[in-house]
Amino acid sequence: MGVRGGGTPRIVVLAGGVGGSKFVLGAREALRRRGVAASADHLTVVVNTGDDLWLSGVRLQPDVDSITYALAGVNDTQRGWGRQDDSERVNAELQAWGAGWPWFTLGDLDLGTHLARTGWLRDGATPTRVLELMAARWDLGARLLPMTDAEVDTIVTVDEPETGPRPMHFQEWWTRHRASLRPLAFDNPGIEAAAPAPGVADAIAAADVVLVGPSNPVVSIGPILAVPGIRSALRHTDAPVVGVSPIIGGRVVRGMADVCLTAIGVETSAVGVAGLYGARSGDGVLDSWLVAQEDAAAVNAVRALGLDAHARPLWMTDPARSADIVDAALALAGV
Ligand code: FO1
Repeated sequence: MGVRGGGTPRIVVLAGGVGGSKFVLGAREALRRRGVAASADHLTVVVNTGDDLWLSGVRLQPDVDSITYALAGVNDTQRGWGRQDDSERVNAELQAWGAGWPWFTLGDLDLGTHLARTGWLRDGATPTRVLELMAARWDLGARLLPMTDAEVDTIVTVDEPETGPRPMHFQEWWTRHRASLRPLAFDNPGIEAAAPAPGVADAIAAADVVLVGPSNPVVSIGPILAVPGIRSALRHTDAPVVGVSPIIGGRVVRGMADVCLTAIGVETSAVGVAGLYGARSGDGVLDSWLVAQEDAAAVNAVRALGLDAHARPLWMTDPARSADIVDAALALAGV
């Protein structure tokens, strides 16, 4: 363990949207605390693209945008998605046309992002290149990589007593139905044939530490781990892999991850999620697992899974608190 060649660690974070962005802000802050000026050279974020969708002719990448906007300081912190101080004139016009989804709001500034992205994609750029172009607008202090360049949107099969099992896009299930329809399965069609985006496997291999952020284990971290090659990159890297529990006090901090966990037969607890990811000493991906102080009683059960486990404060109330969590994870990794 330790930093190869000494100096500043190269950190790779696997992340989803809201929780992922708060955690990534903490990782950047932790590097700044160490006096690192060019944090983009040391912080790579592998972002979930399983939430992506096509709507009204534009490509949306909610998790990519949440992290980009948060690092740029232009995110709407109240809603947790979209741009701060956005307006909704175009959205009102789309609704008047009966276009798009009536329950799904596209802010005007946010639409600028989707239009730019869609134009570049239509011109032949890969999602990796598009994210590079988008990230260049701001000094983000991190290198952002989509998990894959393939389109692998999440489809939820819901149980509807009247019609029987029915597939729907994850975003419809999440935003329209607020996860109230019982999910039977989450699938990312085509993911078996997907490859990690360029740079993802190399970043994991060259990392001094890999952090699995406190994002939704099923629909954020799950799709990243399901991209063929990423799980094996995690299992083979020399870097310690440290996960941060998204559960505090036996409950999910935000979102409806508990519904997702229940659907795949995993208990909503720090132990349940640790078991889902598994230990590298077995057939899983983690070496260490940070659980919330409120879940300290779970530490022994996590250790019994073959993981190094410690209880720490895990509330990400501001970047400084998130940086404390990242510092704790780096300490566990010995970097
Ligand atoms: N979430 C909502 O609950 N309602 C919305 O109208 C909505 C619009 C939206 C537009 C762009 C975008 O990037 C995200 C948006 N989200 C919205 C958030 C998003 O659906 C989910 O919270 C995440 O995908 C889950 O991580």
